[in-house]
Amino acid sequence: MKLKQLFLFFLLLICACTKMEPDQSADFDIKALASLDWGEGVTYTIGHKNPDTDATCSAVCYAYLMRKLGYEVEARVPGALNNETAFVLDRFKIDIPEIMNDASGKSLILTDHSETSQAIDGIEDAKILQIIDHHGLGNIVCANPLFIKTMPVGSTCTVIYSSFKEYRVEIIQPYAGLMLSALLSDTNNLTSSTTTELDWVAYRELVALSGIADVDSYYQQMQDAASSYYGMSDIEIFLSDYKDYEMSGHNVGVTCVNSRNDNHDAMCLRMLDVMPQVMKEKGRDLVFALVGNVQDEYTDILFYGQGAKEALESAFGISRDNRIRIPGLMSRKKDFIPKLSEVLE
Ligand SMILES: [Mn+2]
Repeated sequence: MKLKQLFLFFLLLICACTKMEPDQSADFDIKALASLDWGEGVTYTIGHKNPDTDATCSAVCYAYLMRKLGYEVEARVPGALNNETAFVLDRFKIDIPEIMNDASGKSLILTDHSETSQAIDGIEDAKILQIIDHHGLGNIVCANPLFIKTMPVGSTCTVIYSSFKEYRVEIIQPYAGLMLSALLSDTNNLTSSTTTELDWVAYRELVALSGIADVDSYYQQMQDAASSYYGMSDIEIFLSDYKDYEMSGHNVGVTCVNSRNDNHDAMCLRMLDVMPQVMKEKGRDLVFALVGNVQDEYTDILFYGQGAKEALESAFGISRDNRIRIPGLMSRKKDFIPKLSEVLE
């Protein structure tokens, strides 16, 4: 009996030890990447149009990760950067990627989007090798086999952080800073409802690696840059974080704008002023602006277009002075788009 117990004990010990072996499963992804048809020449990482901090930093950091794995990959941006993103790149001494206006004939890795309406022009004539994202799946179709990694987390840079860890590539300081900034930007300093456990894991390590001593004051500097809109016209402000959507036959345009106590009402009026122009230039039926006061943390939803008021009121309550006020800073992706598309159905 004693011998049998001893035998069972050792059997359990062996099982436990085998389980403690380092997890080799990540190598499957590395091998899958190697199986992609990379072709000749450079592959470009690129985020969505009207690039924000997550779209841009994800393209920059993922290009670096791919280069560390031995691939010829460079980051591009599909247009001028907003002030927050420019501030972040400057803070970590990373060059602003070159602008790409047309993707025809290029090999691409898309970050932070998978929706044709948000993608660079010429996307239908480009070869898409990978999609790395954290949104709902869009309508991009692709004939060749591709590598897709999307996760329900707070930022695309959180997804990319997990790839650095899985591929055992060291995260050096500037890229830690970029990924942290993107995470802070997309989740409003980890306070938005999109923030997950994995975002906190990434946050803790990236803070340590980035060398930022006081994250809250750094986030404040990012917000100051974001809401300064220094030197920008009203239409440039409106389009700086603007996205197109197709919802049950409606062409919808939604922008997010930051404000502070001293400019909130003025900013709302300025954005209302340019909505007719946006509707015309972008071919939209409905246009919305989420103006978020980053100091007092509330959002005014502005609307324009036939049926916009009715749709908005049935989703979010009664409007006053052409706006609906919601407590807290709204996430376009999680708090606004799903509710709006539900009522438009
Ligand atoms: Mn994002």
